[in-house]
Amino acid sequence: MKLYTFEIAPNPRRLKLFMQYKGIAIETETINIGEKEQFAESYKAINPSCTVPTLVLDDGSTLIDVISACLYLESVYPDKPLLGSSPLEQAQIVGWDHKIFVEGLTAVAEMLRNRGEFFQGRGLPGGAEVEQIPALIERGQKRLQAFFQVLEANLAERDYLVGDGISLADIDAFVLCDFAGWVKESIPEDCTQLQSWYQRVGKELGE
Ligand SMILES: N[C@@H](CCC(=O)N[C@@H](CS)C(=O)NCC(=O)O)C(=O)O
Repeated sequence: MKLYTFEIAPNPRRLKLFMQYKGIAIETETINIGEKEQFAESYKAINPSCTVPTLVLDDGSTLIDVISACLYLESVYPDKPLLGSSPLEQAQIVGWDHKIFVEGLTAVAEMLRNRGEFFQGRGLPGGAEVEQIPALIERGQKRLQAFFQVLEANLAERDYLVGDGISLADIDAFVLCDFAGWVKESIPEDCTQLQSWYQRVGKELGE
C-alpha cells in the first residue's frame, strides 16, 4: 500500500489521525498542495480528481476519499476500532462523517476558497476551473456557526459523538474545529460542552 497525502490539510489530517490512533504505518509520499503538486501529470495519473489523500492498494486499486480509506483500513487493521462496534454505531459514525464533511468542512472550505489570490479560479478543490463567489463566504460562516451548535447539542449528554469511546466521528469534528482556525473562526464561547470535548479528544489523539 502507498499513501499520497499532505498531512496538514484537513482531509489528509482526518486520515492521519485515524492511522495514528490505530498505529498504522504505510509508505507515504507527500503531495504538497501548497505548491500545487496535486496538478502534476504524474499525480493526475494516480488520482484524476487532483485531491489528497489517495490510498493505493497493493493490487493497484485507488481509494480517493477519506471515508473509503478508513473503511478499508478498519477491515485490514481491526484493532482499536474507530468505526463502531455494532451495526447501529457503524451507521451513526458514517452519518456523522457525512454531516461533518458537508456542513462543517465544506462550510469552512467555502469561506477559505472564495477569497484570496491563492484560490483564484479554484473555488472548488481539484482540477476544475471554478471562479470564486464571495457571497459563499457569508453562507459558509453561517453554516459553520449553526453546525457548532449542532455539535454542542449532541455533546450535552455524552462524552463522544457516538457510543462510549472515540471514533472517526470525533476525529472528523476535531479536525473541523482546527480547520475553522484557518478562517479565523473558533468554537463559540457558549459551546462549553464542545470546548471540553475538544480538549479531551485532543489529548486522547495525542494532539
Ligand atoms: N473527497 C475527498 C476530498 C479531499 C479534498 O478535498 N482534499 C483537499 C485537501 S483537504 C484537496 O486535495 N485539495 C486540492 C485543491 O485544493 O486543489 C476526501 O474525502 O478525501
